[in-house]
Amino acid sequence: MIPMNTLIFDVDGTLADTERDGHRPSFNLAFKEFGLDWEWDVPLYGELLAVTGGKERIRHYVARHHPEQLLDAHFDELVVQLHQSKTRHYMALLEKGAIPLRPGVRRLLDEARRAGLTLAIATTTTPENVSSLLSTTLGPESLDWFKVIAAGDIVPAKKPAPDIYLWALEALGISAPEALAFEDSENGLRSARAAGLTTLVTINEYTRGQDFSGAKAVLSDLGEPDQPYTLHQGQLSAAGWVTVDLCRHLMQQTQHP
Ligand code: XBP
Ligand code: MG
Repeated sequence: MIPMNTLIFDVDGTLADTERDGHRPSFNLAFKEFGLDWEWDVPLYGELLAVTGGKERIRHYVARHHPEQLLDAHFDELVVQLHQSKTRHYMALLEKGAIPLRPGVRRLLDEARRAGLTLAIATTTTPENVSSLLSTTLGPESLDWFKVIAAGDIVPAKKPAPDIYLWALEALGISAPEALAFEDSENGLRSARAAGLTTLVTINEYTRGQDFSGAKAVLSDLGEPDQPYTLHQGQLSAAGWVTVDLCRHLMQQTQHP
């Protein structure tokens, strides 16, 4: 048995609650900038999150709500431009420090580094978004903490396809049993599981009702000693905080059921 040596993190919803107050308003600012009266409110955005990837999400919305736009010869170009504008607005929001890390994230990253574990990222989001989030929350040096950052259009098929996790595993030079994945959504969980990864889910407002069968555990968040997680699913203590030892314990459960 090869022991676990790597933690692979999703970004949006997992490291930080970026969707409702980060990506969503940034899409809306981009629509406004282009003179479009499209407005993604909180419930609508929850529905649109079924499709991962910002450009893919815009296309999905247009197909449902403004299908006439699909006939425009410049539609593909518009999507790319809207998404570039959205990325600029999102990064400006991050620069303002608008989006903090979720409970326990910094603590677990620090502990994992002290324990000599490898850290990696596997996300659907645009690479610049990852760099901005990491440097505004953990400092610019934190980009070097991650051996591999797999992000965005690096693979054509986004989550729930396993491609981004398979790409990350290949770049890390490890096999799936050597890593534990952290996700917040059903699409993310399906992606990680299809790549063969044991997966811990921390839910958020948008994902709490989703189907997490196949997750090793489902928690409210990673928890802190003074702000323990709540257990939603799995064989773990009902409250606590996720440590490297707990991650190892989850992996052992997987290998010796
Ligand atoms: C994240 C996404 C992304 C972000 C927006 O999914 O679906 O689309 O919402 O990012 P996951 P971009 O957390 O499962 O990786 O606009 O940069 O695509
Ligand atoms: Mg996510």
